[in-house]
Amino acid sequence: MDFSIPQERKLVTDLPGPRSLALQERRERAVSRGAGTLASIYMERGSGAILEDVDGNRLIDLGCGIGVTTIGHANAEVAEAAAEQARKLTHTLFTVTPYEPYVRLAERLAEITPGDFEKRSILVNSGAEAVENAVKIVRRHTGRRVILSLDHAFHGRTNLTMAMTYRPWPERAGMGPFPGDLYSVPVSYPFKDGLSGPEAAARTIDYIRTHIGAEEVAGLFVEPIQGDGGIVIPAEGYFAALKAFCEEHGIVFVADEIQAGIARTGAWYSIEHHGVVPDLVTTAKGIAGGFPIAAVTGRADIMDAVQPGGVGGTFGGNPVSAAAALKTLEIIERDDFIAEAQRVERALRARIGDWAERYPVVGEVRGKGAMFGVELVRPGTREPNPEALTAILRHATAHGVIPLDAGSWDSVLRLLPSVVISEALIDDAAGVLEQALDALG
Ligand code: PLZ
Repeated sequence: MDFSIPQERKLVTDLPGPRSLALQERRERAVSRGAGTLASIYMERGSGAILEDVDGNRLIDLGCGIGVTTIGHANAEVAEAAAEQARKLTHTLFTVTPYEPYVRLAERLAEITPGDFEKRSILVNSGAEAVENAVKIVRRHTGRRVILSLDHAFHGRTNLTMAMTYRPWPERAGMGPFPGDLYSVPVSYPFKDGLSGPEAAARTIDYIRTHIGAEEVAGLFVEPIQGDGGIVIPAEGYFAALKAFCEEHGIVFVADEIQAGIARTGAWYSIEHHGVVPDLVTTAKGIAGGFPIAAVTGRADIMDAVQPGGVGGTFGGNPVSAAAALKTLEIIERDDFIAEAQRVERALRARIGDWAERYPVVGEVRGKGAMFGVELVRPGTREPNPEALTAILRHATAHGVIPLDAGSWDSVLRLLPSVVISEALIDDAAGVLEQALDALG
């Protein structure tokens, strides 16, 4: 792959540099503080796994804008496909007069989504909008109202999806009232609960039976690997048992693959690691190399339960974003980015897999593909250590490495690099993170 920016970290000013500081001053006068930022370093361009800021510093991106630029920043082929579409047709509104890229993307999604049954899709603008539409669809299909999500879930920031999102602070605080008929049920979090998959599933099912009632439930929404929740990977057998329970009680099983899907974890969808075929899947983020588009895909009978006109939206499945998504999916397949994500997993394991033995503040390193979490603890315990995360993020961003935070206790260092990241960049970035870990003692 050709990169327009050399794939190396290079600092030419302090971080943030003078131009970033000037932009930060302007920003504070123009942008609401509610849109808080992890690092006030303003980016000018990107290529592969490198971001270049307005002062000419080159930073290693370990976040991909929260799991979006999986195929690398500003991919030239995707840019060209989008530009070509933009010159041809930018908008009609699919539900007024349709166009091919929407149909083609729905066809492609049917091919890559698990399950050999007939499938249908709808296209929307954002992850939250996909989840919100999936809620409408499963309610329409089942005629039931209750929606379940898992503890530590993140499903979005609209009023409905915020209410399905676990963490009260800062996402939800003071922003109610929230809709009803939504329940959060216990997840399998092996590092915290020590339960096997079947044991954790029995706990979840018992909770549903004793608090809610299985026959009331329209849909169960799960992230097969939780992202914002702290790269929580439920134990083997957990989702298989929940899926069987859903089938027994007519509950639609929805895999929210918005963060973990589309090659990121070394499979098209992260639910594949759990050997479960979901009824519906939500996709967004990594599907279009940075363009905004999202989808709900799944069983034809469920998706078609909605009356014509029952779902829609002005920009949903925008032709330019759809063209970018089609090119992104083509590149992922052609260049075998699923194998590349597996390569990143091996490289990360080899480089940082022993941190729990080497650093007292590291409780566990876990991950799949290019999706890793480092659980930070108070030495000698499993208690969360948010101060350690703050210190690591401060050190990393000041030294040209951009990782992410995660976890209900703000104590998981989250790594979502591009699948094109080189071993050399992983080594360099890990070295910077290790300086911070060394300083923590
Ligand atoms: N479902 C699993 O990860 C978005 C949010 C960033 P949108 N996660 C990152 C932020 O601070 O808001 C996400 C997700 C899962 C749904 C969503 C929501 O997707 O495209 O951000 O609406």
